This record gives sequence, C-alpha cells and structure tokens, in this order.
Amino acid sequence: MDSHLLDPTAAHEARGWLHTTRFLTTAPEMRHLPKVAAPEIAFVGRSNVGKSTAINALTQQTQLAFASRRPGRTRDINLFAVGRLGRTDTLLADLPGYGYAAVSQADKERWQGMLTRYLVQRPNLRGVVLLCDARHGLRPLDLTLLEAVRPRAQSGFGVLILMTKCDKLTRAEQARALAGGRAAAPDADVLLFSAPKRVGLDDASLWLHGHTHPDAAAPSATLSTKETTP
Ligand SMILES: Nc1nc2c(ncn2[C@@H]2O[C@H](COP(=O)(O)OP(=O)(O)OP(=O)(O)O)[C@@H](O)[C@H]2O)c(=O)[nH]1
Ligand SMILES: [Mg+2]
Repeated sequence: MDSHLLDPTAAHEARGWLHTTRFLTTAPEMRHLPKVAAPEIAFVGRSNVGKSTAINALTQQTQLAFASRRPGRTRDINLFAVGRLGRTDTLLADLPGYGYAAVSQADKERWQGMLTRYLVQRPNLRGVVLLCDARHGLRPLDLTLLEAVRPRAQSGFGVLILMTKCDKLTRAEQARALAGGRAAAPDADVLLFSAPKRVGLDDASLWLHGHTHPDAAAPSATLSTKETTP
C-alpha cells in the first residue's frame, strides 16, 4: 500500500467514525428492513470470504458481526448503524454469502433472490463492498453480482472490491491478485485486505466514509483507491 497517498488524519477520523458502529436490526428479507434515509453500504461476497470478519475489523469490534469457520453462518441481513453522538448517518449491511455448495438448492435460490432484490431495490443503498478471496479472485457469481448493480452505477454509487485473506499470499502473489481484480472489474476500486494483518483497513475506512459523506470536504471524499499499489 502506497501509504503516502493516505492522509493519516483523515484515516484516523474515518476509523474513529467506524468505531461508533452498533447493531441495529436483523431481517430475513429486504421488506422487513427499516426504511431509512441514511446512506447504506452492503458487504457482499461468496460464503466464507470474510465479510463478517471485515466488518468486525473495520469497526474495531470483536463480536459485532458473526464470524465463523462454518460457511453459511450469516443467513439474514444484519444492519449496523454508524454515527457519532448516537446519531445514525450511515448503515452497514452484512449479507448472507452465496455459492456455498452444502446448502439446499431451495435455500440457494432464496438467498440469491433476496440478495438481488436487495441490491436492485434498496432505495438508500449507496455502494457495495464486494469481498473475494485473494487466492481465487472474482468468480462467476461475483461477476453476476457486479452486473446486477451496474444499472445503479450512477454518480456516487460505489463498488469496492476487497481481495481478502491476502496474508495467505506472498508479495508477488498479492500483486498478481490485485492486478487480476482490477482487470476483471475495471470500474471498481480494488484493495488487498487482511483482517489479522490489518492490511487495507485505512483505505477501506476512507472509502466507506467518502461514499457515505459525498459533500464532506475531507480528503476522504476524494481519495482514489485506484491509485494505490501494494
Ligand atoms: N487468514 C485470514 N482469515 C480470515 C480473514 N478474514 C476472515 N478469515 C477467516 O475466514 C473464515 C470465515 O470468515 P467470516 O467472516 O465468517 O466469513 P463470511 O464471509 O462472513 O461468511 P458467511 O457469513 O458464511 O457468508 C473465518 O474462519 C475467519 O477467521 C483474513 O483476512 N485472513
Ligand atoms: Mg458472515
């Protein structure tokens, strides 16, 4: 990561803001979610890629989002509220993972249908953080998801791809994974990420703050994660 591109003060601010995150509600379907005006960012990706772990790492909380060795742990939409002084200026959504072979076809279809409805219809959705395992890159179901949100890609709607578990790769493999992610999704921002090694936390925090506070004058609103290199 080219750390001189990061404004340390802005990154510190963004991390502090994310630390205010608290659990809001859980729902089995989009229609059960509260209607809110606050911008929302969804964490999506294949089962077991590390969505819940990433939310815990970014919010510096250990048990906020369930994280498990057992794939398929997150079955509902979990919503978290972010904002200082008890005010909610942003929501984060932890979505069930897709692509887990051991669930029934009926469950798979229910989850995929629910995910697509959420991504296409949730009015306050401002962006998605798509996580993929850095060792495997973007898979067909990830690309299908990117297609589903493409119609929403009007100004301000962001897509951040986190190449997770990069601690399991060598530096050379990390560089290849990053290049592969960028080639597969040229319109998205792409970062290497590791929760245990704390890779990508500052950049991802700035991205989240920037895409939910578009009018903020802080550098966080303008930092382009596309410019960063491993
Ligand atoms: N080495 C390493 N392991 C990770 C990382 N992120 C997550 N894991 C591990 O991967 C497993 C799955 O993590 P979860 O956060 O539960 O994954 P998830 O995407 O929320 O899974 P579902 O809810 O089933 O879709 C856990 O054993 C985590 O400890 C990472 O950055 N590095
Ligand atoms: Mg999960």
